[in-house]
Amino acid sequence: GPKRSGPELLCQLKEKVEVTTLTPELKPFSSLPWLSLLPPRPLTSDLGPFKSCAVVSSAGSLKHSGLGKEIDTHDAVLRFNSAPTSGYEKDVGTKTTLRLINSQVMASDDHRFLSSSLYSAGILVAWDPAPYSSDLAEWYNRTDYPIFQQYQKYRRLHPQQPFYILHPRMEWQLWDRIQENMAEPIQRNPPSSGLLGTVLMMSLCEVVHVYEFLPSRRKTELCHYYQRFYDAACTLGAYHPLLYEKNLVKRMNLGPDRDIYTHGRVTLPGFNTFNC
Ligand code: NCC
Repeated sequence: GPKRSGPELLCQLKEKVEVTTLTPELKPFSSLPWLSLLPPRPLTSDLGPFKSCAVVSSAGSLKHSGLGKEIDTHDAVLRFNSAPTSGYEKDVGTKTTLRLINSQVMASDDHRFLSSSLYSAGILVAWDPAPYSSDLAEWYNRTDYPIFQQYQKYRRLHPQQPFYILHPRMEWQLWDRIQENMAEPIQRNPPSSGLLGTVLMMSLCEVVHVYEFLPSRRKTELCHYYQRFYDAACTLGAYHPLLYEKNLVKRMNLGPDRDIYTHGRVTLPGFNTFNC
């Protein structure tokens, strides 16, 4: 029911959300001419485990946070979409181990995904809002944005950079966990990159610190720390069930509430550190 405790929520995520990426033997990829562009093994077998990890949301409240040094002390750092470090090091750090990008970023001209050096640091992981409970073949033929075309182009231009695609099953398994823990019906849109990335890091790390996903005292209508654009929907959500995602993360937080207020920091345990 909606009043599940933090430990119960953590166990549900651990047991009912499969964190995995596409591999060449999965249908329909196994019969496609570009199958060899996909990494042979899933991300979770190639990477980690890490001791400590940081998830850096793109929220405007990171601006003037001075959290850069603290973020860089982690063994691995995850960033999102086109969030830069250059010029913002004091607030967001310099290290990028992983970058989770949505298919809109890959496809839109504004983000210059194929040519900008912003995407060249670390390991890339892409995702696309797949239809609810569809199989891979169905999704392949009607992705939200042309994720596979862009993936192939990027891989050919940057063959040395590791680049994974999230299995879309994860989006909806995670969405199901959000819905079953809320009393009211929520919109059937996939979780934000922020929550997807947080769960991804919980499968790779012993401890995960998430920054400014739950806003600190610096809470602002500034959408991103790197853009002069104001919209409260960035923090509360419009398309993504962001408010509900934040409610769940708040309930799972192992750190003191004070950390949220001062640092925008939530502490979550890695899936391998607890039994259910
Ligand atoms: O804004 P976005 O997200 O790239 O932010 C990454 C993650 O940080 C958290 N966040 C961000 C801003 C804020 N004020 N508060 C936050 O908590 C969220 O968890 C968010 O997921 C996305 O999830 O992929 C998203 O992408 C943007 C956009 O596509 C990219 O930034 C590229 O421009 C979406 N914006 C629009 O479509 C207009 C956003 O809805 C979700």
